[in-house]
Amino acid sequence: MTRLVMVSHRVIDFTTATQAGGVSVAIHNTLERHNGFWFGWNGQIEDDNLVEPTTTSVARHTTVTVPLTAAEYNDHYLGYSNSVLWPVFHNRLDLAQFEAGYYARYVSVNEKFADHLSPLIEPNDVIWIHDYHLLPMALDLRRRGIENPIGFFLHIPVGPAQALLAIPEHREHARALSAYDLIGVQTPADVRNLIDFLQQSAFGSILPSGRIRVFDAELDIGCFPVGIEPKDFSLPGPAIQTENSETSRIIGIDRLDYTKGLPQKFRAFGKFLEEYPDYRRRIVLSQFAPPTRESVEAYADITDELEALSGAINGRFGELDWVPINYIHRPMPRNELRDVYRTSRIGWVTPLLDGMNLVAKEYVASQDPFDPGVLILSKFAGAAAQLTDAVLVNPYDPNDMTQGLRLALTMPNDERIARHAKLASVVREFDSEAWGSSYFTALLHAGSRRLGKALNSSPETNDAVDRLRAIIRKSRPPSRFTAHAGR
Ligand code: ADQ
Repeated sequence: MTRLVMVSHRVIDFTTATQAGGVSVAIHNTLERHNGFWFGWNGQIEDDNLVEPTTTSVARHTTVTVPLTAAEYNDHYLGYSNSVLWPVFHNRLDLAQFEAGYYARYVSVNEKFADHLSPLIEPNDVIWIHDYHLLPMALDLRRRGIENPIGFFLHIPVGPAQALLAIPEHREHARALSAYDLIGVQTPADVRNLIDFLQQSAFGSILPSGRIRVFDAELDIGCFPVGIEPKDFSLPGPAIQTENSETSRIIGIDRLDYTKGLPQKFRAFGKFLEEYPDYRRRIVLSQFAPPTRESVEAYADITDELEALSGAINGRFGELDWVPINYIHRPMPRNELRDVYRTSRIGWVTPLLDGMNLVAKEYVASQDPFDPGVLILSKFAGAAAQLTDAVLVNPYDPNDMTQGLRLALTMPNDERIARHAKLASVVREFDSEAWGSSYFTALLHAGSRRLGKALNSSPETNDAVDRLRAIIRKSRPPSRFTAHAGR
């Protein structure tokens, strides 16, 4: 039987976790439908580097995890992954820190993962590696004799080739990517940027078949927009009334990260209160933003900036009985997300660049279809390529941000209903099942091509691919590189 082996930097136990990021939510949802296991870091720091992996049964799948040492956590995770690759792929070269020693540790942690994982691989397994922490994993597994199909999915955006070429080890990354059978990204723009990078970094070329040749390998590159589990967010019945129905809540749910456009959001909110005094006391911005990666300098800077901005806006406009910005440093518990989305008049999502952004889709799925709230979405989130009926804004433009807010606050009910119906249908069609199944099937096909033999795929996954292809045909002009769904 074919097993799906998911590999990501961090493994989350959803039976106990109260908080989870976008990547782990997507992996967990897919593993609920496929036989297989999830391999990665258990979140523990241990000095002993010889610890054997721990296997645990979680809900409907198994996890196999290893700890990291303090040096590995520092140089691989905080260092190369989050102070080099994360900023560069988000086109923030100004924040990248190319420190000596980071790359060597990045390579050695990938080798450590491959050492632990390769003995667990069986002949029929399909291996799916996630995200920028693990770019070299396929090469490391191949060096250990693994011939199985191996795919990679990048959850973050692919910045312009010129930014990626500034990474000193960019040729090593191009070589690492050439070891995969399939590379999946979120949007057609990411596909274009990635091909551009491979052409410039490693003389990659596009073959008449649509496959990409890099070094001496051929691989598939395609766009697979990640989705959510809409049923986890939808609720029958009308929206629950908030305690004070005179005040409309605008909700922001983010990790505290400089890519999420939070200072731009706070500044736009202050400008709005300045320009439209009638709205004072009538709206509240509730922004959840738990700090992450606090020991990275750029994250400390954004924390200070947001404290100062919210303090200044609250000090300037606040009253004894009204605080305009409710800035909360804790994560919102997952079991409360749906109700908070549903009782918020506006979902305000403003990243400067984002792979997809699942919060936008969760907000849409949580709304009462007969009295829905309005999604304001940055045009630089991957989700904007699909959620074109949101109020799309440019987070760099303060005027566009305040006008977007005004449009959302004054939108008549029939327009809210019409926009929401279109958004909800996209969220339902491109759900997490469509994402996982279409990628899995495309990977089987890509692997079959390399191995020269057919690999098994179930009727369910083929159905999901057909469904996805039909949606893509309807929603976009045909292009060789958009939504390559295998076969
Ligand atoms: P993230 O950068 O983690 O993911 P996102 O897509 O928004 O961003 O996913 C966030 C997830 O974490 C959502 O399920 C959300 O509910 C939850 N979350 C975020 N902030 C929270 C908070 N304050 N409290 C509680 N829960 C919170 C990466 C990429 C994204 C891509 C995903 C999935 O950066 O662009 O969409 O992977 O591919």
